[in-house]
Amino acid sequence: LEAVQELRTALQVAHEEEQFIVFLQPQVDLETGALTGVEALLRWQHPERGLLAPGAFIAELENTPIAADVGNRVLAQACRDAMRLRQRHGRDIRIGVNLFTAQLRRGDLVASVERVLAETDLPAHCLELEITETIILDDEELIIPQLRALRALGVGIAFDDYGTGWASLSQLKRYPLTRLKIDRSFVSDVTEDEDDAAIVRAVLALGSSLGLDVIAEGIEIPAQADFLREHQCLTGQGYLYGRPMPVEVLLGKAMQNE
Ligand code: G
Ligand code: G
Ligand code: MN
Ligand code: NA
Repeated sequence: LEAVQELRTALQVAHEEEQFIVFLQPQVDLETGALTGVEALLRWQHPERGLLAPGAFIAELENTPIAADVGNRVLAQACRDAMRLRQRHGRDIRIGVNLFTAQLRRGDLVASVERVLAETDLPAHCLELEITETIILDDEELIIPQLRALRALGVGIAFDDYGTGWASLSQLKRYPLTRLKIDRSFVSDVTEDEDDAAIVRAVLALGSSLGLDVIAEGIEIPAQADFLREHQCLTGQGYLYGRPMPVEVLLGKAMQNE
C-alpha cells in the first residue's frame, strides 16, 4: 500500500515537472512501405529509473485525478509533433492518440480537441483517437455523444486492441468508429496458427463490410506483412517498421529518405 502511495505521489510530481513525454511509432502502407501515420505512446522520463514504458505505471495513473490532464497534454504534444511530420513530409500524416477513460468522463474532451486543433493548425482528419474496450464498456450515454461530436469535427475514432475483449457486434455498430486495430496477439502467430489466421481474416472482412479501415498491430517479420497484404489489409504497425521513438528521430529518418 505504501508503494502505491509512493507511486501516486511520484506520478503527480512527474506531471508537474513534465517528465511525461511522447514517443511515436510509425504506421505504414503495407503495399508501398510509405509512412501514413504514427501512434503517440506515453513514456515517463524518470530522473532516477530512466525511461519507463506505460506498463510500469499506466494502471495506477488511470486511477489518479491527473489522468485527464496527462491525456490532454499527450494530445497537445502529439498534434504538435504531427504538424512537424506533416511539414517535413509535405503531406498529411495521421496521428493516433490513446484516450484515458477519465478524459471522456470529465466531459471536456470535445472542447479540448477543438482547442488543440485550432492551436496547432492540424487538420481534424489527421487526428485519430484510440479507444479500448474499457471505454466502450463504460457509460454509453456519456461516451457516444462525445464521440459523435468528435466525428462531426472530422476526427477519426479507432477501436484499439480489437478482438481481445467482449465488445459485441451491436456495440461496434452503435459506436461512430472509423477504424479497427487488430491486436498484436493475433498478428504474432498469424503465419503459424490457423485460428489466429482465421480471426485476422474475420476482422478484415468485418471492417470491409462495416466500411471501417483496418490496421494490423505488432508486425515484426516480413511473413506477417505478406499474409496481411494478401488478405487486403492496407496498413500496418510494428517493430518491422519501427519502434516507438522520439519525434526528432522520426524527423531525421524523413530527411534520410528524401
Ligand atoms: O508503448 P507501450 O507498448 O508500452 O504501451 C503500453 C500500453 O499503454 C498500450 O496499451 C497503450 O495503449 C497504452 N498507452 C500508451 N500511451 C498512452 C497514452 O498516452 N494514453 C493512454 N490512455 N494509454 C496509453
Ligand atoms: O495502444 P496499444 O496497447 O496497442 O499500444 C501498442 C503497444 O504495442 C506499445 O506498447 C508498443 O510499444 C507495442 N508494440 C508496438 N509494435 C510492437 C511489435 O511489433 N511487437 C511487440 N511485441 N510490441 C509492439
Ligand atoms: Mn493504441
Ligand atoms: Na493495441
